[in-house]
Amino acid sequence: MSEAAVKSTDATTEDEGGIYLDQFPAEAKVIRSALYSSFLALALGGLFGIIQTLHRTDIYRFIDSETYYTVLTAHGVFLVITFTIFFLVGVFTWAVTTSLDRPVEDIRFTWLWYGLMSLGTVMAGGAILAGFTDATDISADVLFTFYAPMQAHPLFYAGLVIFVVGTWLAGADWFRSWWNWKQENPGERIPLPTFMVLTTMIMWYIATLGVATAILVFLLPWSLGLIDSVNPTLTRTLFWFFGHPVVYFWLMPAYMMWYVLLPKVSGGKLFSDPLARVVFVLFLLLSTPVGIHHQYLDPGISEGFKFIAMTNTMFLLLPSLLTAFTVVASMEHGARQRGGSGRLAWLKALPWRDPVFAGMALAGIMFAAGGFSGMINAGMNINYLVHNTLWVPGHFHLTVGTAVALTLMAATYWFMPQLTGRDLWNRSVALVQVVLWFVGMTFMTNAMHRAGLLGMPRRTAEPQYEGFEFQAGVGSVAELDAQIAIGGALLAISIVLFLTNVVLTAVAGKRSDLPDNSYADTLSGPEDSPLVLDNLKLWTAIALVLVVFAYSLPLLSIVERGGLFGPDVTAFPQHIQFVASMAVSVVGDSLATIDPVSSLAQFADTTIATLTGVIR
Ligand code: HEM
Ligand SMILES: [Cu+2]
Repeated sequence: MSEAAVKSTDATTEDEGGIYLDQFPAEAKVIRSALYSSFLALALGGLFGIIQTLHRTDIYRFIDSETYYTVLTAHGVFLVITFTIFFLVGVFTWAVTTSLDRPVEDIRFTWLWYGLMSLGTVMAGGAILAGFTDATDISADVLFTFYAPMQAHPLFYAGLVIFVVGTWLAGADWFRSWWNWKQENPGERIPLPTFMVLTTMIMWYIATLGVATAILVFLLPWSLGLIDSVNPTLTRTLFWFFGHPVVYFWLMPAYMMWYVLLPKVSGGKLFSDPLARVVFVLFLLLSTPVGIHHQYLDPGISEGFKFIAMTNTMFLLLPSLLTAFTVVASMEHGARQRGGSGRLAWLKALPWRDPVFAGMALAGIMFAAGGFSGMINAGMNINYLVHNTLWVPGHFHLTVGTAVALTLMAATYWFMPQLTGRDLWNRSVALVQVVLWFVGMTFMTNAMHRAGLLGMPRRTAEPQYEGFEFQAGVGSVAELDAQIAIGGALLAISIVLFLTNVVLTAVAGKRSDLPDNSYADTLSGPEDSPLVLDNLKLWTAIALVLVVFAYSLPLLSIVERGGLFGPDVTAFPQHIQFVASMAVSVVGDSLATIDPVSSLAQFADTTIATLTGVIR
């Protein structure tokens, strides 16, 4: 054990029950750094968010439309990779150390993974931002989904790999803590927060295998020029193998806060510890085998596999509904402890003026709405209607953009005092901030969903299509644009208020009596849950088997059709081959004597020339 770790052990035993900073000073420092990194990403992401909102609604434009993709890539990557995941590693470190009541095994190792994650971010983020200047030829305008055939500078892919390796080591850190704790506490149940961290990380290890393969075997060598081509369907499928579970990676810290903090700030206890464990196990098992539901419109994957992905997706509703039930029941318990009564009147007894509570509760409400639009996305047939329209950003600004982001901001109001030893700079500003986020997102996402239903595309600087009118059944397109812009502006203000509060708390917060670092008790504790729930090996094995079932056949058929490294140049799109073979059968011998490849190209040229002639 390192010197720093020994020091923090002493701190724990001396003042049990203090704030986190007193219990684990060394860890508090890493967590603070992780949260500040996260907030920096939020600041940048938010800035790009408002720029692109005003641009695409044509309200205020100061960038070239060609730059839009750079802005959008920066917005997506900084928010859904950097902001969320840096926060997660901070909160998970808090959860493991607090619930196992032990410091990390070696604080140098903890700084190492934080350092790797930061280095990865600087590389990938730098590659994206370099796209704003012509001074270098570095750019990475590939969006956060970085699909081939769009190609980024190798720095971007290498940065992502280093970032992910950092998260792997973070997981190793937490597993190591748990393992050592287990040796010293044989037969004890894994404390709930640690259980949540471990199951989430097992899911993450499995999921990142897909993206690591996509990058290391295909995209990075391709962008380095080591291989000529990739199979886009294959890399897309590997991306979504990771791309669906990553949404749970964003959600899990929020879920954790809803389970372990929200009941406490409501004044009550968590309704059921066993149910919370079941939920996390279900996410581990069910979140990976469903990624193909993002590919309903991809050619090259048969309908049957898509259908199986759809049915599996519907099972995922179960843990989310269980969460909704458990969390609301816990809040109700809290409200009744505070004197609330009646069927619904207890809602009034909740501490709505506490920004920690209000933020999380509002986030939960938005998540319910996001769940509904998610069910629509999941349906194979209605997905066709909304696919690649503004509906989709509407959906995920409710889920990751609010359920996750707003919960993390609300939790920050609890964490900042714990980590700095200073009281929040201003509680009223915090309350206004969370409400503004809720209102802003209501405007923006409602209008985005509606615009999507009119067919308005996502990911474009110019959705207005000169000379083309979208038909609005209710309202008008101008009204939708205005709502999106107003919503976006409120969000931007909300971010400014949030950051102001964080900075001023850190530098000017009063040092006062702060609540002890602790989390919610349970009404029904771990002793009520079957032992098998803690059997992580079993759940990992089942999760892997499900992955093999869900992915082996689709992947095989994709590789069989398109080749591991993609179709080579002779494999033209099918229709050209078809036209060529028709031509051969009509013109016959005269072409047959010529070499087939050049004749095919020649024929394609003449056909295209004739066709364009006809159209003109
Ligand atoms: C100031 C707050 C925000 C504003 C004004 C904003 C606005 C927008 C808009 C208008 C789009 C659609 C752009 C297009 O498709 O052309 C978008 C996309 C997106 N937003 Fe936000 N957003 C904000 C906050 C967030 C947050 C907090 C997150 C996640 C934590 C987020 C994640 C994303 C993602 C992943 C995309 C899609 C990027 C892509 O298609 O590659 N946004 N945002
Ligand atoms: Cu998904």
